[in-house]
Amino acid sequence: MHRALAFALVCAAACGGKPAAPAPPGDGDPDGDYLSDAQEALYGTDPANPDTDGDGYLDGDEVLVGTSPTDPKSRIYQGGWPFQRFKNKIVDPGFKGTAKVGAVVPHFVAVDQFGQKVDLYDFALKKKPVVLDLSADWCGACKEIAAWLDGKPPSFELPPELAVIPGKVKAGEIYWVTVYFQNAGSGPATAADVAAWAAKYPNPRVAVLADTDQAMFNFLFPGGYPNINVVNEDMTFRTYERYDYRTSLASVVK
Ligand SMILES: [Ca+2]
Ligand SMILES: [Ca+2]
Ligand SMILES: [Ca+2]
Repeated sequence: MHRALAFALVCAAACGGKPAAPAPPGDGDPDGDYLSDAQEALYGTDPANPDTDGDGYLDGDEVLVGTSPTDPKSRIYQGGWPFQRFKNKIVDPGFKGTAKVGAVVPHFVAVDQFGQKVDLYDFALKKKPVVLDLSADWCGACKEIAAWLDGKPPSFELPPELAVIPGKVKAGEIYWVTVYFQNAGSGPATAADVAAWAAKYPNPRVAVLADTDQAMFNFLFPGGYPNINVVNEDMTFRTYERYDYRTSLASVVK
């Protein structure tokens, strides 16, 4: 070994002295949270932890939306729903189109059980299917689905292979969005209605969205209940079933 190199190695191990100064923060984003190390220094976030406050949202996403990346109580969605910074990649076909397999689901923004506006496209591009179920206060079958998701044995006819679905929703492997379109007075759904529904069927994984102007209801044009459709991560319909909810459910366990 070269003498100078040997000395340097020995010295590094034994000479003590000051450790090398850390590299100044730069443009890199080693933790992949969409903040450079320099920005992490600015916001007081951990450059080696993509979710500094552990609230489930990336530091960079929180900065983008305006919530605090260092306060776990300050969250993009109180319900913990996913957030998708690239949702603009989904091209909104509007509500004038026709629901069918392969078509993109319209851009739907609606208030949830926490009183927050939720963007359905935030559930996009997460490599997970999104189940959309249409529910109303007068719909007994919808209530049974909600209770089943919450762990109650199903009181309706269900093929045994679908029994894993509530567990997969609970584990976050399948997203589930309940679109609530009509309240007990057969009027349009309000924020109070979806809060009441969620209180009756509490499920931390299910976003209950108020279809206030019934735009999604009219678009989906249900023929029977439960009415369940499934969209892929790119927001195209995987299934479109006006009557046969079991085919839709089966599509998420295949
Ligand atoms: Ca970073
Ligand atoms: Ca966070
Ligand atoms: Ca936060």
